[in-house]
Amino acid sequence: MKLTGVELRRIRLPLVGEFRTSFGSQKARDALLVRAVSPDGDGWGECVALAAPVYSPEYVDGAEHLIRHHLLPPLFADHELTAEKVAPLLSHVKGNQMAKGALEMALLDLELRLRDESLATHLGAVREWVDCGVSVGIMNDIGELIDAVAGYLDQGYKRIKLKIEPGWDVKAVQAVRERFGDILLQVDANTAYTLQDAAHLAELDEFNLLLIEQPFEEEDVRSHAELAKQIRTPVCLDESINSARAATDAIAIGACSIVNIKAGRVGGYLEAKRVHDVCEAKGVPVWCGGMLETGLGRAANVALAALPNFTLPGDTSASDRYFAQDITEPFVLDDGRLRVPTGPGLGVTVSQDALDQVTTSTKYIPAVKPAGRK
Ligand code: NPG
Repeated sequence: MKLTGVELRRIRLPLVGEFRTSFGSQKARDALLVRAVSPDGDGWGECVALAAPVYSPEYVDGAEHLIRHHLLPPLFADHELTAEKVAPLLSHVKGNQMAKGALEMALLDLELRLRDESLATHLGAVREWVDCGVSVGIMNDIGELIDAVAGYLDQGYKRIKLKIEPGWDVKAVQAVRERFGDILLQVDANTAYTLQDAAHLAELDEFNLLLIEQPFEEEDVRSHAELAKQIRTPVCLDESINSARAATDAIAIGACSIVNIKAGRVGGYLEAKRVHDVCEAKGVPVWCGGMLETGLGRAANVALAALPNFTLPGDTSASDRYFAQDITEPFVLDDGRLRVPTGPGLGVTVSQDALDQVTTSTKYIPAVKPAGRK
């Protein structure tokens, strides 16, 4: 396939509630969407980089610049482009998995639509519904936290993840465990601790958590292996795992016994499947992370979460947990689960109206520059 051009669309979707983590507070989702255009049809990708480089080194203005000036030229030059070729064609560009992943996603959507195949089928999905958890941000006080968790449990979420940071950890977990009993409960530290906090983190052991996610810096994989020897709560990695190779290495040194998979963090859904596969081969369960995606990214995440080794509920919550109005048809919780899309490609449709309402800028980059333009 030859691309005709790519549309880069920036959107700002207000969140229904502020989402506070150890790396800052989000009130809206500033996202970059990419639409790959070919003579036969188009496909959508979503870049999950945040507005600021606080979760990972990528950020959305940077991603847009990079896509435009470094990633699109080699893709435009390939007249037999496929989604599979995106990563190899871009391998000379270091890092920037989220920007690369967005382009691969758009190509996958385009290609699979033309082939009338769903992303779920393409990736090897084995289930029609996926179990859903919800990620609960840091709150002002325990009362607010209990109310938020109660609301989510009422809606049917099958697992609660609490964001933690120093000063908001053991007491928050204890309060939720005491109030709600034997629910599936886990915590996410987003790198907010150091190995010196090991004894403090061991205080979480008595609450029978499913896992503690990424307590230390992403480069500090070895300290996670040390921690895993000192606490009973299983250690799960997120930020540290930026490829299947990183997953293999982390597992080999005992740094994690569970892995959070986010396609954007590893460069796209094809590498995400490879992460799934290496974990499966080592008997390490995985679950699907979330980055406050629109219906596009959510559709792809739900397809990914339908693979066999996704045995824990993911951060694949319903659309109304995030947005009053999404840009696709909403994902609706049914008995704590979301249905895996079966239509071609991502299997969802962008509402042009809804999209236009939240668009802050649109740029169309043609593959061939119009004559006379530099
Ligand atoms: O449900 O999409 C969701 C949010 C889940 O907690 C969540 N995501 O650290 O995993 C994370 C966090 C995140 C959100 C990370 C936005 C980066 C951006």
